[in-house]
Amino acid sequence: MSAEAKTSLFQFTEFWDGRSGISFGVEGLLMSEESEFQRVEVVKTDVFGNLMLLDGLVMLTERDEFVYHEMIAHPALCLHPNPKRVLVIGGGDGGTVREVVKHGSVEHVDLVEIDGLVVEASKRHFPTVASAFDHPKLGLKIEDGLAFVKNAAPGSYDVILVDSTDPVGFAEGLFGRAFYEDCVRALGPDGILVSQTESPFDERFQSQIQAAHRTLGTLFPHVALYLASIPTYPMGTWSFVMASKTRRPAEDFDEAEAERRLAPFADGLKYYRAPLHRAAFTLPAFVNRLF
Ligand code: AG3
Repeated sequence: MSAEAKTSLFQFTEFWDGRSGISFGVEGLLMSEESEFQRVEVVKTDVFGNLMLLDGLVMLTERDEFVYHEMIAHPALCLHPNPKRVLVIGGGDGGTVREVVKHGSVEHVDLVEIDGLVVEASKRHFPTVASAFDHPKLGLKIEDGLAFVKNAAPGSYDVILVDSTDPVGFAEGLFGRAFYEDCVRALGPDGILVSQTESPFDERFQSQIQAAHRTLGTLFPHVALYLASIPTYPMGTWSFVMASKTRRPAEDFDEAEAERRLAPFADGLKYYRAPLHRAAFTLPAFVNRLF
């Protein structure tokens, strides 16, 4: 077969704004199914490996998922004095819990995903992302995260990680005041909440990032935004908000302690490392001005 014949003519584009977006070379469609909540698709791409789409939005690719999953999990788990019980809302692909269970202090992690089809898709097409679904520390629940947190016993978690899709449709509540209030209650005395908050570059979401930040600021003493570079998400620069009851996200971070916690698995990490923690909270001027 000639080199030309192997090159697929098909492309998938997630449009970000207008007709601008990111395109992927498509080698094949591995799955396209409609759940009660959304369309779940898996595309085999030329250079990013398998790609999962929810309603046409890029959720993860095999090539760069490590950035998002390491960066949503490890900063909070390294800041909290002793994280034992962790709750992940969304994150049905399993990538976030794969990172969480690496921490020796963690005794149990509940993963609450609304859509069982996302879990299925990950198990079928993303074996390295779905690798912790059989882990003894994991409790998997296919249910609504909003209701789950509302009914959670007070103080029952040390860390809550909100690994949601974009704040449109059924995921919108995960960026709202009522949900954040329930999180405060469900968190213990040193509790930390982290939520993915889209790209600060993306004007469609800037006001939502600001609103989430403002709301959390009325509920937690310490709130800070941090960034990571995720090539396949809209605009490439991604943000997470961290809200903390006691420790300040950057200033109270103990780098030596983090090194000690990460040591057993540091060789397997590809993005997060202890010296990067504070750097991630050091915002470029245009992002800093949003708050
Ligand atoms: N959750 C956040 C993805 C948001 C991407 N948005 C977009 N492509 N418009 C990712 C799930 C990975 N566990």
